Amino acid sequence: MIFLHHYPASLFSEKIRLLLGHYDLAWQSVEISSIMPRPLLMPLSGGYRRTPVLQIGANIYADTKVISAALARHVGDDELYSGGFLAHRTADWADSQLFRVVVALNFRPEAMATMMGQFSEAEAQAFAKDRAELSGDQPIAGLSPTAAMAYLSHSLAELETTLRQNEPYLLGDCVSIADFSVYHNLWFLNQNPVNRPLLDGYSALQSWMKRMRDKGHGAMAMSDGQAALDAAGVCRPTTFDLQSRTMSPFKSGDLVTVTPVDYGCVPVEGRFVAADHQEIIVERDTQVAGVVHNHFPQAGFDLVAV
Ligand SMILES: N[C@@H](CCC(=O)N[C@@H](CS)C(=O)NCC(=O)O)C(=O)O
Repeated sequence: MIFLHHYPASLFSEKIRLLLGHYDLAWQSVEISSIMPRPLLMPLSGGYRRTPVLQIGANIYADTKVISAALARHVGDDELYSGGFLAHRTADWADSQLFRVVVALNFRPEAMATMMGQFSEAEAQAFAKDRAELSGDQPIAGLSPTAAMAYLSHSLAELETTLRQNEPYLLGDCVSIADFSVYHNLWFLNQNPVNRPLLDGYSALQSWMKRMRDKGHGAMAMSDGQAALDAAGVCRPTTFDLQSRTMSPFKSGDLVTVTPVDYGCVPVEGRFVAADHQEIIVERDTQVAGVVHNHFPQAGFDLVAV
């Protein structure tokens, strides 16, 4: 059974919700708080605190890079990465650089003001405190709204030209991970009424956004954190093609930590299971859900001995 631990406003979650729609999958939605603590998720994630987290039985996937690959593997799709290097690099660019641009724009004062009505003063302060902890007091965007605006219009013009040449998708006939990664950032911008007009006038881009949006979110059923723990508790982790996963100085059972290198740098401790050039798997014993396997991407994570 597939569980997605997420919250509606999370843009990286939108990438995965849309992928679930693209694959027409049935899934259980576990809505988590947009800030810590998340007491029912932490036993499964091992402390990993970014959103979203995907769970397939007792296999727990952190970061949309490995989540997307897990879903493609789950349905046996090899087209998601058919663009090879171009698809991967475009997705990485969108998930890092374009992400910083849209965060800088959606969190500038005039854009924030339109959203703040939803929050009480206390909620706004708790959110700011949580995000300061997430980023180690460094601004996640790291660029001014003016610089972000310039970067955005440059990027939108490039995307528009590319889509006019390559339609229906960024790399041509096949929808790829590049489309999903670019889309969720522009979806986030489009959610903010102050920033929405920035996307006006790009007709090929607008048609492509509609094409992506129309994939929907699949067959989503509401669930909760306890049901997700129970589901993990009655499964054993599935293992994957371990023989090919030899690219690591660690051997099975070594005690290791896996930590994101950029933000939300909370180490997850477990026993090394396997790693290849894309993925790291560690095993953990939990009191509430038995043994789980936690999957992380290789790129952007630090794997070290305890
Ligand atoms: N590289 C990560 C980035 C995930 C990310 O930054 N998610 C945001 C929400 S869209 C987040 O974790 N915010 C803090 C939180 O939810 O605790 C991925 O691809 O999953």
